[in-house]
Amino acid sequence: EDIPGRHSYAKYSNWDKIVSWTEKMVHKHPKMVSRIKIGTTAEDNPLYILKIGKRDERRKAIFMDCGIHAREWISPAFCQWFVYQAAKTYGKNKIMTKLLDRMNFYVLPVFNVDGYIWSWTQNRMWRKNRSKNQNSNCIGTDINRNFNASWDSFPNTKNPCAEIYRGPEPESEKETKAVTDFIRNHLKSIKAYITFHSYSQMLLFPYGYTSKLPPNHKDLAKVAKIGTDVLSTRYETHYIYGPIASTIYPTSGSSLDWAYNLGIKHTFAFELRDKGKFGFLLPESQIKPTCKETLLAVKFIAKYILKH
Ligand code: ING
Ligand code: ZN
Repeated sequence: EDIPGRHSYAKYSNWDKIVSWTEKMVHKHPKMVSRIKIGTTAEDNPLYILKIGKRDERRKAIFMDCGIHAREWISPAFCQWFVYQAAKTYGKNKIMTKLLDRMNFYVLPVFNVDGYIWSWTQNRMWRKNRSKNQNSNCIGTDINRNFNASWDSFPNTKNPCAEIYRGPEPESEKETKAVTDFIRNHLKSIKAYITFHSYSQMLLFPYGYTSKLPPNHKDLAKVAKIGTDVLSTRYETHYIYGPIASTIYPTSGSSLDWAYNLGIKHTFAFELRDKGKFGFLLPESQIKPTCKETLLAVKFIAKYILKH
């Protein structure tokens, strides 16, 4: 599997490898893949989005992000797999060809770059970003509590030392701001938002901050049901699905609820493998199977978006 100079999709890649991989994808598929720098992190690392599809801004688009939490390494691995498979199977696989002929994908392979680097070099179990906090020695904000969606309603996100610290204000973090600005600027075309976490094997949709159901709940539940069914066809991996608050736990300030309230009516969060046996330390032998089954569900969601 380890061929010098070739990107390995069966291994976890550090940040430097992911950066060279983005360059390589653009170089290999210049008509299909382009790289957009949407901003920089607290530690001045670049935030890159790969855009997949033909050059037409008017078409429908799906925004996907991976690696909002540093230690969830399977998540960036999936985004890399997705871009690779999309570019590779365009013109060969019927569904992928149709999808890319008609829509664009914006893929942010690593949202929390500083945290990801930290989890590779200093602390494997790091979750938050690496920004400094005022009046506290504790480092980092949970980017997935930093969005402007009922941001201050849960007191347990107030403590800078907590793993789920929400930050001093909504969008206080450079990473959050880069993504919210990008999505607001492309809101006309973005019809779905999908974010990838681990672990738990769940497909989640709004809301996290309330137990109220969103207006199109039935629609979201239907897509999630079929999506998880399709996912299980490959290796019989069992996923549950439902609203964030009742399926995993109540949360405020998440990217998913924010994107939904902005008007993106199809927003989903995957909690990838496994259910806790290895947890965040998912063995590399499970990277490809996880990516393959997840791709089935993502392709189903994209097909649905194309139709509706
Ligand atoms: N889980 C997510 C978290 O941020 C989640 C669950 C997903 C909440 C989407 C809200 C929206 O807590 C992990 N493992 O990070
Ligand atoms: Zn997460």
